[in-house]
Amino acid sequence: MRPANEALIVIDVQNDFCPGGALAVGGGDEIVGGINDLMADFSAVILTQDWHPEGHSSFASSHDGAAPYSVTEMPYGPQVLWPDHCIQGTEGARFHDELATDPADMIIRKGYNPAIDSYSAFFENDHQTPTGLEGYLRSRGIDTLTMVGLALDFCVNYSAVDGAKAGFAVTVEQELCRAIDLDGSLQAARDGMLAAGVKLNG
Ligand code: VGL
Ligand code: ZN
Repeated sequence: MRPANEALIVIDVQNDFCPGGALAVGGGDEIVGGINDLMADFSAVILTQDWHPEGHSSFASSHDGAAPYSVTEMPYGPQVLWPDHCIQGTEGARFHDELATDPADMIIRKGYNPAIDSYSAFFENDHQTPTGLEGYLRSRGIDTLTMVGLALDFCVNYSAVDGAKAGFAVTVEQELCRAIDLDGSLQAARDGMLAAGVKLNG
């Protein structure tokens, strides 16, 4: 068992990011069993859940003529436009059926603000609006994080970098992640995580 200052953060293991889903990540379902096993080592387990309202500004369908996976400029910077995914209350937004959710102490939802996407578990994509996770972890005396889930180059990446910047010791278990890999995004994510002091295992 890991000590009480450590938490496992499981990012967005939801149907829409698994094969057959609206924004399927290749092999996204292959990591579920290993994540369940890893939960047993941690006294603190936190799940994140991408949770968008219909017509969210990160959806290509909300921008006239925009193709999915194109990039647009938002007030807070460049934003990839995604297929509609993880809409609140839908099957696609539910956790993968085999993901163990009982061990979770907390489930943090993100991306519910219609105007701002939120890849990171800590901040929305404006890098300013907090989700509350940092305060939750600190008030429990947690300073060391292991991150797994989907997608390695987007939500895991942003969460790991923000966690490291906030002063947490962050390790990403890459074998328990899968990536979207859009235009070199995986390599850029790895470089960015290493530069931020994130430890990449696997
Ligand atoms: C994610 C794209 C859009 C992720 C979420 O979980 O990595 N990617 N929304
Ligand atoms: Zn999303």
